[in-house]
Amino acid sequence: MALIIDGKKIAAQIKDECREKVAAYKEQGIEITLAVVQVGHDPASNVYVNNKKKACEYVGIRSLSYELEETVTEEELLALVEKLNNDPTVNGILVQLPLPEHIDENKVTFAISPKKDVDGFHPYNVGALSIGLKGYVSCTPAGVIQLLKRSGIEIAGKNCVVMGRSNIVGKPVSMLLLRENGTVTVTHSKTENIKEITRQADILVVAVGKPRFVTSDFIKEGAVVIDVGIHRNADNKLCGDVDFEDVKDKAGAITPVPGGVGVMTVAMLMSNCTASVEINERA
Ligand code: L34
Repeated sequence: MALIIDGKKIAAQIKDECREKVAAYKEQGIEITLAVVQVGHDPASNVYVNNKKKACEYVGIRSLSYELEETVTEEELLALVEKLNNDPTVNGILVQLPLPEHIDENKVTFAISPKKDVDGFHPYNVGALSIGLKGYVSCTPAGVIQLLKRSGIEIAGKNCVVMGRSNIVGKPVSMLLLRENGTVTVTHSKTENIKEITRQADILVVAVGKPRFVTSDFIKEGAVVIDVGIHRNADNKLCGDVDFEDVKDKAGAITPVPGGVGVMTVAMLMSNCTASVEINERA
């Protein structure tokens, strides 16, 4: 039976560290504010945004809630982002994705000032990550690295395989693993003989967006398996991209869903908001 990597415990550590830093800032008269923008009432987004607001409260970050109707125009949303960009009391801006179809997500993401982009989605921050400059690193990928590091799993020199090449997970996770001196391979929907590649992985990060896609025949005995997927079935039960029951005895370590990467996304948002005080100062 594999080590079950306890995302909740690691997320709690990170939130506690943030809470201490935020308290120290408060003593210097510095208050941190996160603007949380949600459009519509997607049930999954409701849960995620709520978890973020609760975490803010715990850590001591002020959160401003903007709940916009599904019918809001792109122009109105962009105007709100611009207002928040120009508000010196706002340190971080989060526009929860997905947005409704009539709104161009890229346009909105790119409108957020890179200095307030606590999601790390702006091309400036994505570029900074790829050339090793300081900046905001997006929360889910940063959470994957923290899960590994805080579980004592060595990345340097290891064969790391990332399944999936999305802009918000696959690509940034692979950049981060490379920064940690892993030997990184990225697989995707056009990859041939995929299992031959994934079976080489010492560390397998799965972000394919398909429920229980990865079974034990994808992995090497003893591999570390990080499951980024999250899916809800008709009875509201959650599962990941990995068939946990099938993989858990073969893996050396594995993250559960829920209680794995998802909770780390929220913790790393708190970490980015805490770091925003310094990043906001930077030219
Ligand atoms: N702008 N949009 C923006 N930033 C993000 O970082 C996100 N993401 C993804 C979706 N859209 C976004 C999130 O917040 C995914 N995501 C997210 C956040 C929290 C959780 C999962 C995904 C989470 O709290 N997961 C819990 C269970 C939640 C449940 O009951 O559904 C877990 O234990 O995995």
